[in-house]
Amino acid sequence: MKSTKTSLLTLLGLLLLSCSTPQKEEAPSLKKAFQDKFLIGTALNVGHNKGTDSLGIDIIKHHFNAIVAENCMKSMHIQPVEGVFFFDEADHFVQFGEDNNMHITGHTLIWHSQVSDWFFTDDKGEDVSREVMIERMKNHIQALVGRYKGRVHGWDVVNEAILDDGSWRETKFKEIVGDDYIKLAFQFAHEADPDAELYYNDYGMSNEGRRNTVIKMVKELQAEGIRIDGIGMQGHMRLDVPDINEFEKSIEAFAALGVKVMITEMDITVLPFPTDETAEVSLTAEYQEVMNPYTAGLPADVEDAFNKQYIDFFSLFLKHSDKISRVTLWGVTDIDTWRNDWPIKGRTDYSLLFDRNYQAKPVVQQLIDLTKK
Ligand code: 9MR
Repeated sequence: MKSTKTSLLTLLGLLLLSCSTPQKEEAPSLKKAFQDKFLIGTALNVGHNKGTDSLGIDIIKHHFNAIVAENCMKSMHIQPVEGVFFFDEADHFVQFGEDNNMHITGHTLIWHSQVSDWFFTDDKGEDVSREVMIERMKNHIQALVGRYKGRVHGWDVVNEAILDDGSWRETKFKEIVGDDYIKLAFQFAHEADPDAELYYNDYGMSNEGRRNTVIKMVKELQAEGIRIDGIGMQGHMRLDVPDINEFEKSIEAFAALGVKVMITEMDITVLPFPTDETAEVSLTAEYQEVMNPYTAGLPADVEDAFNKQYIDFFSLFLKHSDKISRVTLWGVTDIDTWRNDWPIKGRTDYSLLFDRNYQAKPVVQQLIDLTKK
């Protein structure tokens, strides 16, 4: 009897204690702060997809509600040889998104880069005919979109088909198939999963030339009854690029087409830049120490400029949150950023929202605070 009394008292004591101790507040989260505005996404790399980067995964689960495959769905990775598919990593990526109830974007079906030569040539190394090329495009798109039908919510169908001046990029797809390769890609993707959203994705979208050609392309697709749901504005930025007013003009012009606008690949490099190009992957430059100035840390004035650029652009996105459906960062921590190796290999960049120790940078809280204004 005595022991029952004691344990009842102990229980009561514990209950009282738990009521009087303030509950630990959950750490602030980007996805919660922006939940009424737009999705907040990030790109997943192999360490995330295969589960080896557990600290990175914790950040993703806490802060993001949308994911995109940084590399594992690119044609060179997923179909390096005709008919030979490596779906393993992409399967993990999609499963992760489903397990965590996230918006899943497949990236990317037709891109001139990271595509194996087999796509365009026959066994003698000669270019294939238009018919063969169309068949290969169709098979590739059907294989990917078909495999993840009903699971991947949207696809970057065509990536980077337009140049800064608004001219069409001279790719092998365009050369062999002709100008209608874009339309065919969207058609094949729609046939493979009629419920999936379909996007056009490109960098340097604040350039007037590219903006006008994107508009023309979308209008033509719409006039022909081809499904296109959204435009991805990549958002690879520098401290002083792009011009925010021009960027805003593009958001407004794209939204006026009646499609979703998405900021798809956001990062801000703080490093000196050898040219004016924003994200032309083929660009490379020699390593020089002077081009890698922040190996020991970021000076306060550069960090301020970095924060300001994120805040200015997120303020713009909030202003247009009725038009913008998603803002996706191109990676999680500064260890991951492709900027460390492009356009100069082996540098130390600081382009993302989480640092090399998996800590949220001060700007994360500042972005969260913007939503309370
Ligand atoms: O971040 C990606 C990097 O890891 C790859 O090496 C590179 C080439 O496949 O692609 C990077 O991602 C690109 C994206 O797929 C399309 N827009 C430009 C991105 C940066 O180059």
